[in-house]
Amino acid sequence: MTKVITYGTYDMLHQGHINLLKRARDLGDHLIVGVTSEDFDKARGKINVRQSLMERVEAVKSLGIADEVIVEEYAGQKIDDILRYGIDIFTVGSDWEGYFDYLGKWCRVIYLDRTEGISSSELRSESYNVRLGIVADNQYAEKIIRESNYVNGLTISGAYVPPPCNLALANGPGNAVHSFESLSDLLEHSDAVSVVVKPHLHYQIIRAALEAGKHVLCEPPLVLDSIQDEQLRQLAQEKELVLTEGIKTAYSTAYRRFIRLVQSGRIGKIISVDTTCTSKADLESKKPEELENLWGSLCGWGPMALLPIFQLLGTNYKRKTIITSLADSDVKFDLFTKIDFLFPSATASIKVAKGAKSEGGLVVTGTEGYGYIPAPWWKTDYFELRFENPSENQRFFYQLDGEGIRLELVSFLRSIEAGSRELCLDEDIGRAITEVLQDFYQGKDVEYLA
Ligand code: C2G
Repeated sequence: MTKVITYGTYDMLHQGHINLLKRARDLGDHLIVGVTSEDFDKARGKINVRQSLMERVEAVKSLGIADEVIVEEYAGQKIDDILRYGIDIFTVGSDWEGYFDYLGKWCRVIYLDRTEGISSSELRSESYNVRLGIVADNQYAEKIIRESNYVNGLTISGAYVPPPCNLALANGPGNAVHSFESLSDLLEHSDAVSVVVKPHLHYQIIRAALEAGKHVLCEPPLVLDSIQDEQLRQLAQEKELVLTEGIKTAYSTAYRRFIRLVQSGRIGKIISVDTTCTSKADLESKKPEELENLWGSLCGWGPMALLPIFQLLGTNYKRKTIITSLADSDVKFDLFTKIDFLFPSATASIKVAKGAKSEGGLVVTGTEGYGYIPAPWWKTDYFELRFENPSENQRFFYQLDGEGIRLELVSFLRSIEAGSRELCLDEDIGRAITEVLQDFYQGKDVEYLA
């Protein structure tokens, strides 16, 4: 009996897949098909897969071509499978020509002609396409533009840069993004907007976008006022639009697994959550009016630093103390801000700074051990669980491409497509972030360093 094996994602099963599987079947007497797991696909850069692993397994099984269907979960598994199942022939489409020659050491390798003119990524883009308009006053927006290239079904309609800001945005060298003369012009040519401007401009822009029926992905904080926050969320709900903050870390695989492992009780009961985010900026030379055009430490880093605290401890803290060092009391630009929270049965703290430098780690203290993400924790692909007995320590690595931004864009797109925000940031966390910023700017719970 000649045993054949082949592998694939098999997302949105189409004729190209079926042709390949039939030809693979004809190479021998017994065909095993390995369908890739979601983690394995993400690790190898396939972030747009629409169907779950089980949907894809069932779809392949339903063809009745494969004798066995297995799951491919890790790099190198093909060798294990060839040995485990006594495979005679490994086959795959010609788009992989040469890539799997190394398997020739264990079995015959045959590349079958790929069916031209059809692919899962084309099907995804045809099934759903969202034109994303970028409203920006800083270069960070270019990261979002570049990351959108990895998201099937998302195209950049162009950018609007609110005056007096003067910014040219490009999607890579020499590939300028279309510039709209007005926000209304951008909204007319977009289905959704990404808002990357200073928070005091957010309310007007988000309101205009929602009233024009556009979905909104906003760099946090959403706004600096709880009443405005609620108004915008209400408006989005009434118009059945997606409105969410883009905290990229929330979508990174390593960070999400870290949160779930800590929540699973692996380190015991959580006693404290402590985060630090700093990025030393050249502020000494800036005049107050220039500082007003920059994001302060709490504005720029606060939503990120607060995320794990509100995700792990909830948002019903009993009290907080904000200790801050201002570069200028008029524009309330903070060089360094520390916030201590008292929760019913835990404590938490954040330290954020654009005018100071510190160790940018995340530590979750537990009664049995602690969770640790080294700096820069907000772009993490790695974390540890540490215990009194070091031999129990566990280390985890999950590939992260693009700092989590492309995964954030995939989630935003999926939420728009599904007509729900279950893939978005929890609204209570968004509200709690707004409240912290509001209290800071209103001087509530604030102590000022001299
Ligand atoms: N295929 C094809 N013609 C197409 C599209 C895909 O012949 N128009 C083949 C691919 O070459 C592959 C199989 O169908 O052999 C599954 O394709 P995908 O689901 O895109 O998965 P891919 O990532 O290409 O799988 O480790 C090997 C990879 O898993 C191969």
